[in-house]
Amino acid sequence: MQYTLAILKPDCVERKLTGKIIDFIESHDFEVFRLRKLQLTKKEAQAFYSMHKGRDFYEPLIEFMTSGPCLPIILKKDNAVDAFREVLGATDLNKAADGTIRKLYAETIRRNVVHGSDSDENAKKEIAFFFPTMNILV
Ligand code: FUP
Repeated sequence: MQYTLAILKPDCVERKLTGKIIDFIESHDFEVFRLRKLQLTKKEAQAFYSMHKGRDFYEPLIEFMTSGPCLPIILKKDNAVDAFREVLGATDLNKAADGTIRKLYAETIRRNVVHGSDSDENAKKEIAFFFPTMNILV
């Protein structure tokens, strides 16, 4: 079993898509292992996306991610990291495969509904970021 981190982003919450997305995730055999609802502070969003600092999309991304509540979720499944990236689809909805979350629901490259960790190493870091007491499990 492997764990990955998903975030139902502020657009997902604002558009009342959280139920549909969790249903989609569970129907693809992921276990919703832990879930929170919170609003990121600017400092937290900057830390979470620090790898993108300096990119042209960084400031609007921080603004968007702090614009309302989001739902970080630990997902559990065999090969969870790659399996979730597959159902999530490409960052840019125009490049996302048919049937993926982003193809079905994203509005723009920024308002792309859901985040998913892109490697096991990042999944561990991102899980620790949102669920500091979970370290023992990953
Ligand atoms: P992903 O791993 O698919 O979430 O994508 P990245 O880590 O590359 O980017 C993080 C977030 O930055 C994306 F979800 C949306 C935003 N972004 C843009 O707004 N424009 C871009 O050109 C690339 C990313």
